[in-house]
This record gives sequence, structure tokens and C-alpha cells, in this order.
Amino acid sequence: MSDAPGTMPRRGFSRRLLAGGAAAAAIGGPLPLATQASAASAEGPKRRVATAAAGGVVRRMKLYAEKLPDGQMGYGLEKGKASIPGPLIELTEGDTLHIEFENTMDVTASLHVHGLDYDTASDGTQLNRSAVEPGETRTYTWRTHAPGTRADGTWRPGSAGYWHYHDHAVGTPHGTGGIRKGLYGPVVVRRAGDILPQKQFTIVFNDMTINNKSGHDAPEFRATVGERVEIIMITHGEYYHTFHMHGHRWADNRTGILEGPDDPSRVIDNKITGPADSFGFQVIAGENTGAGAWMYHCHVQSHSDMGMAGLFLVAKPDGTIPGYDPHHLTADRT
Ligand SMILES: [Cu+2]
Repeated sequence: MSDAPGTMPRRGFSRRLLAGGAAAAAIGGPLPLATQASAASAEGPKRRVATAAAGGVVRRMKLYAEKLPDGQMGYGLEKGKASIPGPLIELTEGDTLHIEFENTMDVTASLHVHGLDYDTASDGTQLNRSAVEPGETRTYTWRTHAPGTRADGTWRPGSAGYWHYHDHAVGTPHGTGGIRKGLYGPVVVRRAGDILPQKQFTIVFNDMTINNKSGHDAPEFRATVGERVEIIMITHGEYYHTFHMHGHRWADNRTGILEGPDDPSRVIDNKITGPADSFGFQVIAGENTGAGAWMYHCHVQSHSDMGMAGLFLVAKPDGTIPGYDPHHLTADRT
């Protein structure tokens, strides 16, 4: 990789899409779709957190597929600004999103989403002629729905969840070449009232890379102790992995947050994940453990030894990070 050992530059990660607007804000920017809520509950104290507003909105955005200077490929909200992973797309159940997708590359590409509702025309595969030829543009429409009861009385789940999108056309009819080169990104669908995070990071285990970076170049994420941080975890490629985070744990359910003292969801700090899996959760940075340089990594031992490890840097309010020695970690890996 291009960075010299010991430099460990700060890197930006999944940019947050202000769904419905043209702009993308840096991580930590203003929260979209938010209402400041103080939800009073008969069972507990008031919650002073931002929560997702009701859905049902029709949104539009433009997305480009581009070749990157280093030969990889990425999705971006503007020409020349593609990233790996691609932009974070956030919706609330009931929303519809029209994506005007432009393929600026010299190979057929597409946009295929997991978890949401769409017609075959928005499937994003060559097999049903919904991929996009070089230089062409196509509008994909994704829909979402709230949970409810079907006519037969059975329960119908909603769209809320941690999902993802990816190419399904480059290299093979399954997009194997596109995914390998970086054409993937996160999708979060919230339920009205879901707690919103203050920072968001996307971690993609893609073959033996993290976000298509390997070895000493693995991503670092930064937060301040006490911040509510959302991790969106996606896996692609050929291998199964285990995602482990030091010093933090989460609930193994839809939101990654326990709903109360009687929520039976298991609390975990390690989760097996295979190709095209996705999950997410929120942690309070440093809760019960404190500020520090906390590792996250694949816990398949040979995988972590080969570089599938990065840092979740939790700073004190004064900005210092106990135990953070960028030279040490870099040196160990080279
Ligand atoms: Cu692994």
C-alpha cells in the first residue's frame, strides 16, 4: 500500500447520504431524518436521544460507478468522488428511493440491493436486462415498507435493517469482479423511532481486505468517549470471517441495541459472517471501559495475522487516546 509505515493517516469512511438532498456530509455531520425526541415511557425514564422520524417520503439521488486511479472501482455521489465503500444510504420504512445511476466505466455495471423491495427492472443484473452499459444511465427504484399484518392474519416484517448494495455485472454475471474491486456500499433502513447514532462507520470484510485495504493500511475509526457510534458490518468475497471488537459489545438483534431489561437478545462481542451478510449495531464509545486504542479484527487467527485488523480510536474529551502508538501497530504488521 502507498502509506509509509508509521504515518497512519486519518481516513474518511462511508460518507453519510442526506437522503432526499444532494449533499453528503462527513461523518459526524448533521443527522438526517432526525427528530429530537424525549420519548416518555411508563416503564422508564425519558430518553434524550435523536430518533428516526416517520417514513413515507419519496427521495431521489444520483450515483456514479467509476474506475479509481489505482485500478479499483467505486460508487460516488459526484463524478470524481467515488469511494470504497460507496456512500451510506439511509432510509426510513415507508420511504421510496429513485437512484439515477450512471455508469462512467468502459464495462457493463449495475446496482443491486439487499433487503429492500424492487421490481425486476431495478434488480441490477444482466440476466433480466437491468444492468447498465458503459456510458449509460438508468433509474433504479427501491421501496421499503413498515411491518404489519397480512390479510391472512400472519405477521409481515418491515424493511428495517442493516443492508447493502453492490455491483452484479462486472467480471461475471454475479459481479464478482466489481465486488472484488470495490463496488459495494451500506444501506440502513430504520423504523420510525429508532435511535440515531452520532457517528457511523462501515467495515467491509472483502476477501482478505478491510474496505479493500490490506495489511498495515487497515482502516482506523475515531470517536470521543461517550459518543453513540454505529458500526455497519458487511462481508463480501470468498471467505467466512468472525467480526470481533475489543472493549465493546452489542445485542444480536435488528438494531444491535437491547430494548430493555427483558430483551432476550444475546449480548456479544464476536459474530460469524459470510459473503453478502450484513449486520449493524450501536455502541457508546468507551462505555465501562474508557478511552483507548481498541482493536477490531477478524478473529480467524490466520486472517488477523495477515492484516485483517484495524483500530477503533476512542479519545478522551481532551483529544488524547490512551495506548495509541501508531508506530507500534504498523511495525508489527510489516
Ligand atoms: Cu477472516
